[in-house]
Amino acid sequence: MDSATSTDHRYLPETVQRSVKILVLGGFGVGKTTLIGSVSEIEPLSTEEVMSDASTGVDDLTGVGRKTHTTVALDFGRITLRRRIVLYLYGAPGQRRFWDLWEGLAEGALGVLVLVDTRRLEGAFDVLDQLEHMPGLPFAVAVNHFPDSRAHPVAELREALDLPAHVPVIDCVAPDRVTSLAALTTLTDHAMRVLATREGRS
Ligand SMILES: Nc1nc2c(ncn2[C@@H]2O[C@H](COP(=O)(O)OP(=O)(O)O)[C@@H](O)[C@H]2O)c(=O)[nH]1
Ligand SMILES: [Mg+2]
Repeated sequence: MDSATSTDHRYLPETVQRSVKILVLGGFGVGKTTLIGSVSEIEPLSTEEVMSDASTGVDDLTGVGRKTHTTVALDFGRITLRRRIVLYLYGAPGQRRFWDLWEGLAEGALGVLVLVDTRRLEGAFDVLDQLEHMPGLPFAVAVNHFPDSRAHPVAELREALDLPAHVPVIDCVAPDRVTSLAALTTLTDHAMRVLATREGRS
């Protein structure tokens, strides 16, 4: 092909003014790979490895069913918002033993989308605990709904996760592009507002 067409997503649209890095963090099986795959305009990259005995008893399999792969490293995707902002999406496992990995990744990141599965809320605590120690990094919580998820009122969830009032909580269904995109848009807008406020103060 001689030139980039509007449907050739290898190339960024000329309207893009800014590119930012976004982390997608969450416990095992919460839907990180699925969410990045459903929104990415490039072929998402995913490093997965067949779950080994090493993770038996470490990764909580309750409610995950027949899942036989666990993410050991990263997902990567790209999505352009409103033709102006490019998000580079990095998915990483939230468990404590991966903190070093995503602390490095978080450098220069605009914000973090914390994916939560209400059937296994414990998975979110590790991520939220660590984010408390990274106060400069804005985040939003996206509740990924599985068919057998119970509906939780947002207020209840906020309390259970001890979330400050300014942290956005968004519902999504990771395989659904529209809701996943909405979650990322909410996070991006929130993080940019936080950034603008900070810059306005300094
Ligand atoms: N029905 C349904 N299945 C989902 C949803 N999100 C993820 N899954 C499935 O749950 C499993 C774990 O998702 P995955 O993206 O691999 O989780 P990860 O470990 O966080 O990357 C996969 O089999 C997905 O297809 C969802 O919102 N609804
Ligand atoms: Mg994964």
